[in-house]
Amino acid sequence: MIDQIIAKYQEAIFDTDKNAALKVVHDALENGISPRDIVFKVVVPSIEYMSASIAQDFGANLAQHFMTAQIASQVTEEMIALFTVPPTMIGKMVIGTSFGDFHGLGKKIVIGCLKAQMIDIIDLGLNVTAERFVDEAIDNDAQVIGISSMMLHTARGENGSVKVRELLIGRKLEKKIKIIVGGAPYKYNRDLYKIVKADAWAENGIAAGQVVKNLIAEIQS
Ligand code: B12
Repeated sequence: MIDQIIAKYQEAIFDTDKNAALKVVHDALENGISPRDIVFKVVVPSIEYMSASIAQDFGANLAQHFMTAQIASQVTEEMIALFTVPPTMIGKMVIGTSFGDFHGLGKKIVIGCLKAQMIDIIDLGLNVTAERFVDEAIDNDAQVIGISSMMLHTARGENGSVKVRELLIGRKLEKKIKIIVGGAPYKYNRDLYKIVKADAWAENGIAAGQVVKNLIAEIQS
């Protein structure tokens, strides 16, 4: 039965048909599938499938990827409210685009993917200053700061990750708050994250889940 649900759900997200995807999920609930199974057996594997499809270029496109993440985020939030045992959130992250950068699509996809992987996310929006990244991380007890940059100059710029690192050092928070970066420039230079003094980077939203979990585990160890 779960295989049929997965197939129908994936068909709906390939068609970017949010209502159809939600109907599949609601029908599954009515047929006794648990909210937890919907998140972990249907939603998360479907995001992985969509990401793999894009990487292998066999038909999925950006709109589909975006819708997958949006639907995943909505379904996950709805299902979490129905969990009988409250879900253990793995940790908390603030995320935004770097100062001067108004490309928000990649960030939105990452948020959808991370929420589906039980990471509590606070979206700081676009054009976020280094000071705000750090202040919001402190105020929200976040262990991770996520910085999305789609342009080389905003990734490398003095108001981006480099400054966030400076502020963390200045406030002696380096061991408590980690920095993860992502966005197009990091795909072309895989060492760029080191140059901008981040702790890690990830190529896409799915990969980001594991990297964020590793960073949180590092802080807790
Ligand atoms: C759409 C777009 C726009 C839209 C943005 C709309 C919006 N609401 O987001 C608009 C039209 C506004 C725009 C404006 C501009 N743009 Co533009 N834009 C693009 C375009 C076509 C796509 C970017 C995008 O959304 N990608 C889709 C996402 C999904 O990308 P993705 O990389 O796959 O995302 C994944 C990963 O990167 C990763 N990820 C992303 N963020 C994060 C964060 C973390 C923490 C992690 C772990 C992972 C992660 O996960 C994502 C999901 O899996 C690119 C070209 C391209 N093909 O990339 C140019 C591009 C980025 N833009 C560019 C430029 C120059 C501009 C402008 C300066 C143009 C101008 N002269 O006005 C302005 C700048 C505006 C500003 N200050 O930000 C250049 C940048 C060049 C450079 N060397 O840096 C590009 C590369 C185009 C080009 N080839 O010249 N742009």
